[in-house]
Amino acid sequence: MTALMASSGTWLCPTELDRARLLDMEARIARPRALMYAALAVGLASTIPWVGWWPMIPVTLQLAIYAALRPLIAKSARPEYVVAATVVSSQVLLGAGIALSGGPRSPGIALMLLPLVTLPARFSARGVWTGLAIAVVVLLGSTVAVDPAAFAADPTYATAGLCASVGLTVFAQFLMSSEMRQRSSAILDPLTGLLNRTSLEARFAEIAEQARQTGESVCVLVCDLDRFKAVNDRYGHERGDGVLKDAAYVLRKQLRSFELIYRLGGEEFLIVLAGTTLGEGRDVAERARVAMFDARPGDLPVTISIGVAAARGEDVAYDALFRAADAALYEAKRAGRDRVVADGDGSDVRLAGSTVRRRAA
Ligand code: GH3
Ligand code: MG
Ligand code: MG
Repeated sequence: MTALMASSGTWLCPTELDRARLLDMEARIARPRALMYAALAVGLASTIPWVGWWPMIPVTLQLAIYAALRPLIAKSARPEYVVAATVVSSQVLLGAGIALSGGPRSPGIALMLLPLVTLPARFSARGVWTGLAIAVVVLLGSTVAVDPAAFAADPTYATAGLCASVGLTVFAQFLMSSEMRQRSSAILDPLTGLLNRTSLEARFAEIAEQARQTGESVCVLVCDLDRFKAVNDRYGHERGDGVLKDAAYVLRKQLRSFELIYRLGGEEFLIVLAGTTLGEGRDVAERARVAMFDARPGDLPVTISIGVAAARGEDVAYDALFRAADAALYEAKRAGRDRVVADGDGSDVRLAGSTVRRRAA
């Protein structure tokens, strides 16, 4: 990685891609999570004659915490911390439930596995092992620490809970990392780490379907580095690769974590902005153009041209949008490069303010 690519990630999500995966997973597990809570509620309800109704309190509390934190996930620049807070709160509440329902003899020990199983799909390995460490501490705290005498008399439940927690987490982490390796090589561009064409079709179909239902606007940006062949010719292919990596990072940094960017091939990138109008997409493109100009990818004066197109509701179709954005890109190239052209503009839309940022030749 070049210096420019120093990540804005955190220890839970080291790269923007990890963050995108976390958010994607958050949406995907909404349904299984609801089913899990339903199963838990039915299970606990069926034990009311023996243990009473109080176990519903921590479950309800956890649901309330999740409902309160959930809106922050989409808004936060570091959504992984919000998601981690929901996991830790569930672990702590489970610990309280275990401590109150017999400590080392509590049948609730087994439930400690539930939050653990989701960790590998959401966090880095460090995040997963930290989650496991918290589970172990909570289990020890709610069993041995709460009632050492009962633990000494019969440590089997607590021990089984600890072994199952460690075993399940190790297993889930291994399965997920194998799956990720396979999937990554299929959908990620190895040079830039961006998504490749393969994943575009399926994702765009989802976005188009959503636009049909909501009537929202979808914007497509086709981006192409200017005179990139000359970089290769002059400085060599390896330096060209460095420029591509840096340029990909510059573009990625202009986007919010759930916005999608693909490397179409060569020095061409595609950005898909759901819920974005042509005007808003043009602003994003202009910011990206200026950022590229300022960043000097590969330490070279590299610029980018961007074509922008948008459609709304029923009209959102990949082929038509791509054609329109590509035609706008062609206009931008023809008009002299280092500029943004939006579909229907019919003219160069480089903002007056950024014109003064032109590099002295
Ligand atoms: P324009 O401003 O019109 O876009 O000119 P250009 O030189 O950027 O356009 P052209 O499409 O002619 O050149 C693209 C070059 O990108 C050609 C090819 O050598 C280079 N290229 C494609 N893929 C890679 C890659 O993975 N690494 C490197 N270093 N170069 C690549
Ligand atoms: Mg080019
Ligand atoms: Mg090109």
